[in-house]
Amino acid sequence: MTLPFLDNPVKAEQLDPFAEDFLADPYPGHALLREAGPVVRLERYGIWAMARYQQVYDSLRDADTFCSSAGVGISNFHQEEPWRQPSLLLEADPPAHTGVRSVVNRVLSKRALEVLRSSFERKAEAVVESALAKGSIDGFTDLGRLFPMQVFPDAVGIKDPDRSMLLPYGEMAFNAFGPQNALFEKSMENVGEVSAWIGTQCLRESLTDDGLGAQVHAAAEAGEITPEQAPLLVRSLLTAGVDTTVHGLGHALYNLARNPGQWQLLREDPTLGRAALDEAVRLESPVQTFFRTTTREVQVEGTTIPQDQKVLLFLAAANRDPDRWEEPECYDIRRDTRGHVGFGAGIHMCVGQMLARLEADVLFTVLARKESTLELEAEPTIRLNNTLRGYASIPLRITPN
Ligand code: OVM
Repeated sequence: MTLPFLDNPVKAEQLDPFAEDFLADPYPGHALLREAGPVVRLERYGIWAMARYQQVYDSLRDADTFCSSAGVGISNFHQEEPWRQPSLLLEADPPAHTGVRSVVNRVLSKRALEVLRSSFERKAEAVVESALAKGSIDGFTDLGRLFPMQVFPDAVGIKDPDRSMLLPYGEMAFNAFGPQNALFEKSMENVGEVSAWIGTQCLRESLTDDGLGAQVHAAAEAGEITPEQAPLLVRSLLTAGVDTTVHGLGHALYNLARNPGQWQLLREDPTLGRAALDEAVRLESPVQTFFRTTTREVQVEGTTIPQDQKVLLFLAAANRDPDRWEEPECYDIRRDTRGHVGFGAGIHMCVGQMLARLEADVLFTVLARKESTLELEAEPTIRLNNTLRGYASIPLRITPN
């Protein structure tokens, strides 16, 4: 975002948080929004916005007032046709949400995921060894993207060896939470083909017998959910589980590389791998924003928001709110990150966070044990998306000591 000239200040109310210059550097805009007040009306879109930690956190935890069933993007499902059948998890409210969520909670619980650790470790070893052999690497393509792409589809149980449509599908879904701008249109170019491939992968017969997808289908066989719900819940795994972890791991790698002291801390104590991800998720918020929709007229710190209004929650701005965090811009893997909203909060809080943390734990433990230095060779380049913050490339140098 272009910084305001003194004689022509940009008003928070006039910001376009989905404009490419805003997305390329959202932080000045976030500061402006936080300073403008607890609630800001964004005139361009006729929506409301919250960027301070307290209001973002409180709204996420008040699903009765700030609901998800009208969509968690800018589109109001009460007025517009969604681009795909709504998610049974993300775009649902209690009571419909509750039962399906508890099934997915169980499938993605920390305990249940431990069985994946040894195969993740083998793949991390191979990925890290080939990065070390190269020396000069792209931290995005060679590590941050490669590792989740090697472990996640197999963990779900996708049998199709061609996984090339997983990332484009996530790109679509996350762009689709924003307005129908050029970023959205571009990512939607192959929506038919990509959605059809995803739809097929969600069916029981497309999945292995021992993966997370089969466990979702087993819940249908046990009568906990209906047979129609199972493939849609597998779709949730495929939508939410790829781009998010790819960018989260990328942010952690970038921040470790540009903060040698933090890389040193991780090398001295490889159990800090999870913390390296959590602090990266707080600092960089791979999912920058989500919307809620008001179910009634509500007062927020003196501002009246009418019923059925879209409210944009700036998770990323809340995660750097100086009223909540000490040195919010500083990457510190020893920080107490509890309460960050990078994974959301309340009933919709990221159900896959234990899988993301397992991926981080394994990858960073293997990396940290290699006795290597990790350095930034050049600044990363951003990949723009209406909702995601992540990279197209992170030039790194990884050298054995
Ligand atoms: C879903 C889902 C859940 C979380 C995030 C997300 C695209 C999607 O259930 O499809 O982002």
